[in-house]
Amino acid sequence: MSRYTITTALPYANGPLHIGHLAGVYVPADVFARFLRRKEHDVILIGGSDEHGIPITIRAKKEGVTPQDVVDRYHEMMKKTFKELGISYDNYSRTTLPLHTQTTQDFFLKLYNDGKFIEEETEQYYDEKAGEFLADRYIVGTCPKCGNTNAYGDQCEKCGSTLSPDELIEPHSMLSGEKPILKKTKHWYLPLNDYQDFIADWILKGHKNDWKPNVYGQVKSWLDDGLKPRAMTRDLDWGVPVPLESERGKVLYVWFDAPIGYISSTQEWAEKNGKDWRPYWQDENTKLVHFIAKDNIVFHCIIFPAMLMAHGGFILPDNVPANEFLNLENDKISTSRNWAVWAHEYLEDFPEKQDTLRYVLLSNAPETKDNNFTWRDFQTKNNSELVGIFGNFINRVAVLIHKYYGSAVPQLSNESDYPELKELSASAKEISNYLYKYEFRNALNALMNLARLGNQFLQTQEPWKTIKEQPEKAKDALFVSAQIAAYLAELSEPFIPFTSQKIMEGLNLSRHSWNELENNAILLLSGHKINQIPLLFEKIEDEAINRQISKLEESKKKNTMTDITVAPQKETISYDDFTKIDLRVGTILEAKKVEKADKLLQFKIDTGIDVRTIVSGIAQSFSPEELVGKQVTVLLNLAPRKIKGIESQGMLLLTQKPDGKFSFITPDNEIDNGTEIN
Ligand code: B3M
Ligand code: ZN
Repeated sequence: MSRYTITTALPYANGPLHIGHLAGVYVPADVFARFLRRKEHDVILIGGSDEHGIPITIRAKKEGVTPQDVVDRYHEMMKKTFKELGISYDNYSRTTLPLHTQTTQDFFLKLYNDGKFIEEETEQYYDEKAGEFLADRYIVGTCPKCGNTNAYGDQCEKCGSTLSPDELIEPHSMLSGEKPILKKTKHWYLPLNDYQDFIADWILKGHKNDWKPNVYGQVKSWLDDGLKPRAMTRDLDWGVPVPLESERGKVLYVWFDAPIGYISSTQEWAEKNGKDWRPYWQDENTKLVHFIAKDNIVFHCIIFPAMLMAHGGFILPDNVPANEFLNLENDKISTSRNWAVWAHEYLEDFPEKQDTLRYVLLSNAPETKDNNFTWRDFQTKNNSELVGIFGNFINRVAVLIHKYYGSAVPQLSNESDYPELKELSASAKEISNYLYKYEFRNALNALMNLARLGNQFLQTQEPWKTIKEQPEKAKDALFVSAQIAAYLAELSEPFIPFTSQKIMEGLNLSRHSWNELENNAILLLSGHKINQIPLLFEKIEDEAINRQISKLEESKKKNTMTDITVAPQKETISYDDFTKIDLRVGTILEAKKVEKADKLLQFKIDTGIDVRTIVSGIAQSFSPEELVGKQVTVLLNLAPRKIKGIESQGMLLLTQKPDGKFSFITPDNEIDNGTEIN
């Protein structure tokens, strides 16, 4: 029997978990781990919080706290949420753990001393005022694609474009507001290109048939583009320090340290349990499986394997069954737009309904394409499937055994008369086959088909009728139904563990291994006494669902009113700094489009001092004609800049709404041109 090391993507500890995380990664991983345990594999389920990385320092700056404060808060919150949802980690660690620092630095030094890195000096963006190098995310400017003035140096969150800092119009540092300069700095690159052939052979040939098409396809396109050296160090102060005396102020790239977090979490587990971690990472008989979402594929299929190969002595992933994304009410889940069902809020609003969420997210899992969660569908699946099919069958069997047979499973007259009994071990085998192929939706459906079979069987046998005239037939009906109920209790454990446990206790049954279930059929012998079984699922009423839907509508309303990405306050300036800025009222005398620039308008502005040309990226919000005669706020003493060959002498002040539309800052009533604004 193979040993399994199952890892789950380490969520950034910069916010709570939402249903997208759970559907994409954590619930499927837990189903797989629970199943393997029942198949009596040696298996560990490993996770932890990813506590480095830019998202955390941005959140800390926004809140005026330290990154450690942020990760301490969300690490605990996520750990608690996972526990409450039955994600059965053998260990859930964190990457600010000293053990992780040590393991990561040792890993880096092994590659460094073996000469696996390319040392290179390059130019990076630097904020002279703050005295810090800037990660791309720390550079803000106007998106060249959509005009969003809050675009980041790596991405525009409004139009989704991937950017680089030199594409931004008027890039400035999020720290000081100053324009960043380019400054030389040294970094250590992992030459991914050296592993191109091996990875192509290992994945494109070796895993052509057992890795999911979406994963295989993404790896292939990265390989087709040709792998390039990638920097594994950064000029940041939050992260695992580069363990080289000469290199103070540099840290390891978060995507170098985070996957090593799987190893350090395993080491922590081994220390806690008196085990040796090495077999789980260095023994060819171990299958390493990474559960992730699709945006992490390149890190788990190319970069981390390259690191492991560079180090030597480690196994490579046997599979990376990445899921696609889960949308919410047909819109992308977004933390910044608060468009999410937060796991901890779900648990508050629907206490004791962890299994309903697990069930719905598994049945809607975005296994091969993005999928959608709606509250109406959540209600339907709970009421018609969990209550109407699964819970209803278990409840009927228990009630009838208590009512007619004094809580004891009745005697069976003739086993061969009941083909349903053969279905039981067949179901166990069917679910097993699906789960080994990471087909969780199919596996869950096979479980539900067993519950449907139970209901059909009861419906055709009608023991409540035959009990008088054909008591033997009634006994048989309840004997067979009791076996079906026992199998549902056993086979449902990976999917809905809380419910499974309730039925096991109600049937007074102890767990069997999955292999026994695949070869057996009778779990409850005649005369076996059962206990009371509580109501397993309750109907969810419209009122509870309407509350959730209006909560989302609230979010949507708030989003259209406020800027989606509220940039953090810039660095404090002195009054003297402010007095240097010269803002005036002006009037637009002329306005026209700029040739071959679909976003630019060129203006002639009467500033009260002179008439000057100003260019502005607002052509998609206004027609030139409608602006002539409009009074505007002008930043006069901004150094002139060439935009598309036109010298722009100043700047018009505008705000930009989340939908990208611009609006002017205009005096409430007619004011002389040149009037100063203070
Ligand atoms: N924290 C990115 C993410 O949350 C990153 C995963 C690390 S897995 C080693 O999507
Ligand atoms: Zn954009």
